[in-house]
Amino acid sequence: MSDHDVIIIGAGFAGMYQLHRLRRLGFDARVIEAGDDVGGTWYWNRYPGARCDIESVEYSYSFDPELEQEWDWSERYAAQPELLSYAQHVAQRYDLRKDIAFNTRVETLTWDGDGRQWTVTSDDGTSRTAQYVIAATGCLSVPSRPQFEGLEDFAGEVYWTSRWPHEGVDLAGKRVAVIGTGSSGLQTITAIAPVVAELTVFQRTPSFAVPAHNGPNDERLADARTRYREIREYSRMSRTGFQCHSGTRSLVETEIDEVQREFGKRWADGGLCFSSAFKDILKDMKANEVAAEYVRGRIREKVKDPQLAEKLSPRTYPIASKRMCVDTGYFEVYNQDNVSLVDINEQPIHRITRRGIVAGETRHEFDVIIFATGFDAMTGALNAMDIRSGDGRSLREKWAHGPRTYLGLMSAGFPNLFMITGPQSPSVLSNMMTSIEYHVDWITRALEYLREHGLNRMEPAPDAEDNWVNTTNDVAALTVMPQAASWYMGANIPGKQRVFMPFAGGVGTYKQIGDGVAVAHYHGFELS
Ligand code: NA7
Repeated sequence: MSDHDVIIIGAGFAGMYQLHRLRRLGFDARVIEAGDDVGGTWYWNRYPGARCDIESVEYSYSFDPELEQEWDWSERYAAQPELLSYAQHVAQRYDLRKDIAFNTRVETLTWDGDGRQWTVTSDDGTSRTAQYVIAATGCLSVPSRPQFEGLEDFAGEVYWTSRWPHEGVDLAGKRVAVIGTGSSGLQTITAIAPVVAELTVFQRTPSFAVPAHNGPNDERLADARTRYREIREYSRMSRTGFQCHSGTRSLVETEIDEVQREFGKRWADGGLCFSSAFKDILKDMKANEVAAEYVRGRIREKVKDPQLAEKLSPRTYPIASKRMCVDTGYFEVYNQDNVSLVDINEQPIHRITRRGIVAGETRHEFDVIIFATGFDAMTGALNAMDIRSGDGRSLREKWAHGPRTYLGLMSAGFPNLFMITGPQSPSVLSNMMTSIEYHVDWITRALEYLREHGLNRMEPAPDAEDNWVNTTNDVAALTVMPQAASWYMGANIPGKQRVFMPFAGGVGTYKQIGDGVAVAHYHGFELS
């Protein structure tokens, strides 16, 4: 007899909803969470300016119409404090905390084939058993901490955007360095530039960013409240998991004036829908380059110094092959006298010293260094645990040459272990909320099915998994995405196998496949 029917790892948006769904169906579920409260991504990433890049009415739960109606989103794009409050409100409203063990990090998962259960051990020395384990561990939850020689000698303050302190950081009047210009870097830089004395940005690769046009949300929220069902249905069947019209025209076959008009319209609307303007932007390098050049032109308009504008303009990878950023005045920051850019391709960081950073020939002095260097994406949190199948084989070993899953939900040889938004599902290429809810609903339905049919073991058939891995690779190969050294490819982590990890076929297509598998009595899975 197991301690629990189900152990869920993580109390972010995925783990919270999974707990709620299972409890309502009478499963005994327990969540184990490393932080001291709910919220996951929005619990840890508290850096200045942290904000969602999906609109708040879409980056929200859809499972309860009452919750949709009662929660006020104050801005078009919610900032981290509001998202964390929302998570806390949900925990309170559905009384979730009573079944969550906080301040506890899972270390090992061991499958006992005879007992048909998982043994889960944690850093507090406890060991719990469960018939099923669901990893709700997030796609961007394990910080990447690149080695910089001399960092331990630095006498000033050091912060990581992904592990920002809960309080006590005051950057006013200080000389600050930011290393990294992805989404977290851009948001931090934009937020702190007005308050710090000097800001020096160390850039390895510039980002494509589209404007958010953030602002008060009253009208959008009022509109959404009258048609939330319609919005959700659209999002679930869309490519991106949010309301975005994916263009059906080919850019290369469209008159250039019309192309510019369409881009202009999407630029004025703001947000990530920009790169969906034409169907070939992600597939044809000629089309992609036209879109990329449009964005570079906009950067040139915003940044007064042409040389600086050029440095801030991405040229080494196709647009949208790395996650695009959604900015709120990022490029304009470089027109301020107190902000400067160091291109570390020209002036490499040699070392960090007691007083600052030596890059190229220059010794920069700082009071604070902020690292916005990203995450070990998609597989990082799963591989951080020692997960062992019955024959002692570890998931880490199995995935040494890249993740292998069926539908991004399970991996062969590791029965009764589910992943929410695992590798080879749309996850990071979509509105995470849509993808999270789909996976939670799918897993919940599978567990109900097993219970109803007197079954207690489920895992992918090896050939179904092989086919899905091939499908994921084939779909990615139809796009320009694998051409970038991105975290989608694992390229930001030294030694990590380079393989395109998310499923690039779109949320709606993925849902049709997943629904079809479930309806066909979990075709491709072995149930016993
Ligand atoms: P990202 O997007 O992975 O950005 C990390 C940034 O840090 C990126 O500019 C990296 O350059 C840079 N980086 C990483 N390692 C180094 C070293 N060693 N030296 C210099 N610069 C480095 O992470 P974020 O946290 O910004 O965003 C993650 C996601 O969260 C984002 O996509 C949204 O979905 C929300 P690189 O590009 O690798 O050359």
